[in-house]
Amino acid sequence: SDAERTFVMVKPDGVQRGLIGEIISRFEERGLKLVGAKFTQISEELAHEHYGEHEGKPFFDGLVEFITAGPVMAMVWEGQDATRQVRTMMGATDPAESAPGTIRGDFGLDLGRNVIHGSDHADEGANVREIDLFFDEDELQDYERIDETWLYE
Ligand code: DAT
Ligand code: MG
Repeated sequence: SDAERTFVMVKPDGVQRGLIGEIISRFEERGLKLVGAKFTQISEELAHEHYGEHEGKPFFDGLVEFITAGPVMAMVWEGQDATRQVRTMMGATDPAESAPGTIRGDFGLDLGRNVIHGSDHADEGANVREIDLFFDEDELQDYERIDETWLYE
């Protein structure tokens, strides 16, 4: 399999609403492998770096305020086509447009409170950049899950 790593974060609203476990379970059960996790608070500076592509947009200040408002659960998940698969499981950016069965479609209603972040598969290298922004190499684990021989052909 072409294993790939992607950056995922339960946003402050998801943490406050008690959704960390539910969200982790969905990725675990799908077969994705957790290789890094950090329960942390995002600084203003890190928020600006992470959301740099949106700087100057009308929603930017509100987005930074929101993402720094409380702790987040930052994670790295690994698996076949992980970046795209996580985005599919997350649903559309606006929960109002997200299909039921997706994380945003099941747990969100408002664009500015959409519960989860995942690296954009359409943005080449975003997964690697975002992992580097939040994690040092020695904070990521290399190991095999016992089900891997049955998960992949
Ligand atoms: P995604 O998080 O799906 O990658 P994005 O990168 O376009 O979406 O935007 C980053 C976040 O900014 C998004 O999760 C919610 C917020 N956001 C995006 N567009 C917005 C808008 N028009 N009004 C308010 N918030 C917005
Ligand atoms: Mg994005």
